[in-house]
Amino acid sequence: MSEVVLRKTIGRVGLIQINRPEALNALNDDVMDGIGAAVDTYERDDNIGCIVLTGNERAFAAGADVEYMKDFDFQEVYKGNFISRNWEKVREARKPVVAAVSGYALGGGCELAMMCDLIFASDTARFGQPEIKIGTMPGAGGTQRLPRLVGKAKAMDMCLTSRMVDAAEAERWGIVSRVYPSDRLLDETLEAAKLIANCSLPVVMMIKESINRAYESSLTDGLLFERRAFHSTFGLDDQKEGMSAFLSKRQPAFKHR
Ligand code: CO8
Repeated sequence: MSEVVLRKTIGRVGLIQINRPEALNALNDDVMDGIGAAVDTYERDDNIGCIVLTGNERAFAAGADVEYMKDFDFQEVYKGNFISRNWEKVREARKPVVAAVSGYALGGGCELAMMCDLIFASDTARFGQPEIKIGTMPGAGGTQRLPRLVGKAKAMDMCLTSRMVDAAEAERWGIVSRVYPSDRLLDETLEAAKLIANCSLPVVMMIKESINRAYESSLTDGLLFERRAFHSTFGLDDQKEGMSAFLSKRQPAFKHR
């Protein structure tokens, strides 16, 4: 049996690829355990500064695996804590995770992409929350992250009518930050990830943490959090190196401390 999640290290970037092409990368426990293990490995590795999560040309992931879920009953999903146990490792990562999305990102696939810090899409990408059509609903953040990204009206439209959004709309609506032709998507994503990974890792992590506060705190609390994080960068060797390098007109050599 082929591995359902592939990993590759490219310089300071850790790549994770979902690999169930026969099922449009539908997500099950094996896939999510594989993604979780890869995220854990990259999180522990001081030589990794950014993570990229991708699928294949036809699908990032067409949702949770319907075949796998169809006979679950309430007891099983509630007591077994379905999804909560291992499906949100990406959200818990402290290093940035960039999703490179081609083709379908539906249901849990769309939710998985939205757990990432950035989404780059190819012009073939399609985002949607079609769970309603199969008698269930988004369960991994679709009803919570979508309204924050696109507003109530569009979130309602996507979740209640199963409307699929193409890459151009997704960019206009703020779901994705960049769109590329599909043959350039991975290279461009890796290039951006490399840029991030070569910056000071503690600074990168503080920026990610601060932006995420914007969703979870009042403006006053968020601004205070940001200010304290900013102050703490002055305790880093990398701040001294970054500012000296700028003034000496040379490239900084960050040591990630
Ligand atoms: N689960 C299992 N198998 C799937 C899934 C899926 N979600 N999506 C596609 N497949 C399989 C098909 O069954 C088919 O298999 P086979 O060749 O053996 O018949 C193969 O992939 C190719 O698919 P299609 O033949 O259907 O390809 P089409 O190009 O005709 O259609 C679509 C592509 C439109 C993407 C279509 O496959 C589709 O509608 N898929 C289902 C989409 C869906 O409903 N997704 C939501 C699932 S529910 C969910 O995600 C709940 C989220 C809970 C939280 C998750 C946390 C991360």
